[in-house]
Amino acid sequence: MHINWYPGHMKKTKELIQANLKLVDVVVELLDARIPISSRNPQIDELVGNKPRVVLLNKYDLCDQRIMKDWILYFKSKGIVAIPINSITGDGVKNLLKQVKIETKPLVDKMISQGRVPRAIRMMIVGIPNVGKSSLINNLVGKKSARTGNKPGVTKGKQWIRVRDDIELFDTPGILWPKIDDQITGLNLAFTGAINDDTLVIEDIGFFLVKRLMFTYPETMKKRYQLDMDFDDVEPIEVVDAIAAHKNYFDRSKDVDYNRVAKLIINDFRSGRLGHITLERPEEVEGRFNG
Ligand SMILES: Nc1nc2c(ncn2[C@@H]2O[C@H](COP(=O)(O)OP(=O)(O)OP(=O)(O)O)[C@@H](O)[C@H]2O)c(=O)[nH]1
Ligand SMILES: [Mg+2]
Repeated sequence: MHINWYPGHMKKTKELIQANLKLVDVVVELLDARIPISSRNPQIDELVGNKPRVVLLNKYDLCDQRIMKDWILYFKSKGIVAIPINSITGDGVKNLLKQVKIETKPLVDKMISQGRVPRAIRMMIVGIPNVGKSSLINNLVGKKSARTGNKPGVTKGKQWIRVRDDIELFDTPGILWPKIDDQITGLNLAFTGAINDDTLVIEDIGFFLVKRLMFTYPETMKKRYQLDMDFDDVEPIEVVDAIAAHKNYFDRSKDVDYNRVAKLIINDFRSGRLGHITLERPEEVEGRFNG
């Protein structure tokens, strides 16, 4: 299976983000805590340059908390502070704002030493589609946000939303396109919903998710779908069939309804009904990380 995505958009988006980044003091890079590397745009380092940056592991409520700790240590080893966050509940937002202040303290100190009254710190949120950018903006600014029709860099004066007395947010997040250069990355993005389902063959995605989870989270799978089988002895398709049997997902000619099984497993994973799951571990992706 081949997932190819976002041709052509990349250059234009990169230029737009680059132009907007000139205006900000600190970049908030939103990653999906379940796939911190697949959800990362490799160009981000080049784009952000030496600007202060905070990495957020969003949707941490859905991820495997033990692996999340490994990821925090991993980013720390790269000199990056990574903060777990839930953009919907706002859990972790305080830590984000605290870190923004820490990262931008040198800038504020510089303004003071030049005899200027420090202006508010300006931040911008960037991340791949569906990672939670809008949710985070809404959480940060609540009802204050009035963003409709604002073109970044055009409607000056409207593009900053005050988050706190000393922090402003660029009202339009930067959409980064993930780089899909291997099947694992493509699948990870499909599983988590970063790629529009309409462009995917959902039965295939469901099959590959079962295949992945039966090796990485076997007990979770067995428990959720009441599967009494040894995964070492069976093929993924047999697991899919067993889930179908458990749910009684057959069509009129008594064939397995693969579309329905696929949707079930994908929705169970995305909603967290399958439990806390992380699809990438730091030790697996060393070669894929270029930051
Ligand atoms: N469980 C959980 N769901 C989240 C979290 N943050 C966002 N979501 C969900 O993820 C989906 C995408 O969130 P958005 O805020 O629309 O993401 P976005 O980055 O703005 O997406 P685009 O505008 O398409 O690029 C929505 O269904 C949100 O409810 C989180 O921390 N936890
Ligand atoms: Mg959005």
